[in-house]
Amino acid sequence: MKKALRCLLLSAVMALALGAAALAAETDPTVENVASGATVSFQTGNEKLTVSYTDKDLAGSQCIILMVKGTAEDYTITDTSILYIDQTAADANGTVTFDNVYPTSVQNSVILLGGPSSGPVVLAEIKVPYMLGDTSMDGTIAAYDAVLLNKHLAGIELLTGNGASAADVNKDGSVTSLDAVKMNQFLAGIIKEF
Ligand SMILES: [Ca+2]
Repeated sequence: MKKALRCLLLSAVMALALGAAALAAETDPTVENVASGATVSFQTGNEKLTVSYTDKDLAGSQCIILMVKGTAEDYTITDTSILYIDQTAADANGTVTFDNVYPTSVQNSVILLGGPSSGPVVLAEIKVPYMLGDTSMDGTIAAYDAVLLNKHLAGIELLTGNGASAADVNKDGSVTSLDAVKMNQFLAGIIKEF
């Protein structure tokens, strides 16, 4: 029993040393496929976005901005897919601006603009390189992700790159048994987010 414990500790220490080097991966969301007439930019010093769009047909109209899960080709607007919603009027030139649009940790999302007459326009896609907990990088967090985390900790199969970054669910900069504990709490529904 004591020997097993020491082995576990050793593998945790090894994983910690190996994990630290692998955690330098990019974590910030990126803005992609920005529509013509739209500007989408991160505000200086925080994670919020300023989004604006100009279409002279919108002049003076109320517009709704939506951030929903998915990609430009594959999204649905439902109670559970909507991440952000706001409403404001376009100015006399047809320019509508939203401040403080907040991208979440969802891996893929799209920013949509709804005007008075037409269907929603896709203004941009927001992509997050990885989601915390999604060590398998398949876009969902499930038991298999915990298996990969535990294999990493045991030194059986090491996570690298974004997979290793996703394993650091307590965000302390290294992959340890504390992350495995938190992952299990998430999978058991004890905690709802990392
Ligand atoms: Ca960690």
